[in-house]
Amino acid sequence: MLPVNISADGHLIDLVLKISIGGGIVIGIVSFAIVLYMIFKFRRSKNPFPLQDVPPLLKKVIYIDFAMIIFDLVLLVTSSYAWAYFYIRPIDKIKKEALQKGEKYVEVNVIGRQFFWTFIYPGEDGKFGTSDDFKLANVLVVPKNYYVFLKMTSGDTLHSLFIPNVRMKYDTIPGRTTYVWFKPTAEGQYDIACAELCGSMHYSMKGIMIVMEEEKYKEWIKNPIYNSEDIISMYEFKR
Ligand SMILES: [Cu+2]
Repeated sequence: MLPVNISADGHLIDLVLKISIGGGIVIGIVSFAIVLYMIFKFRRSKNPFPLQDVPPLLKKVIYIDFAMIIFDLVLLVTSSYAWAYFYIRPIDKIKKEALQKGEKYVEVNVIGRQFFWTFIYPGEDGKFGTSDDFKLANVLVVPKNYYVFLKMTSGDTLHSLFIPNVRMKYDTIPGRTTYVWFKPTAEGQYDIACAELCGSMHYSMKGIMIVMEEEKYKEWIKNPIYNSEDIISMYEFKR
């Protein structure tokens, strides 16, 4: 089972997963069933001599090939669309569109390091490089129903920021900036993991994303609490 989807656009990723896993299972079962049937039907004890012609039944197997081609095409189109939708469209364009639709957004900078995540906030003024900027270790706090734009990089080696509940996973790369975005639609606390083997303590590179109601978030960003347990107990989030 997939983790609960709390991203406004996460259903697109789920669709790709369902098509690839579901279609793969169906095609796999059918193909194996045909192979087993052939092994049984054309067993040596019943067919001591090689067949001179392809039996009519075998000719029908070509339909499986057509089914696979169609399945591959559907998968290619949906996954390319999802990839383009989330990762190829320029982030500035997505921001612009969000503003035009009357949506609000927050920006957070992310640095992956052995073996923790740093989330850098622009503070109450929403601008980076000012005196109210602050950092959180392994805690990402975001407001509900806001677009969240993450600008990411790595301080050492490859890492990958993975937040399963918003269907988002993307590498952080040393010397390069990567961008991701999502729109969380449910309050609560959600797991963050590193999804790229990055060293001996890779398994411990975890964090928590806390999604708050807008009012709580505004209150929090004025006087940020840095520790996830304190934030959780203060605002009482359920899992
Ligand atoms: Cu890592």
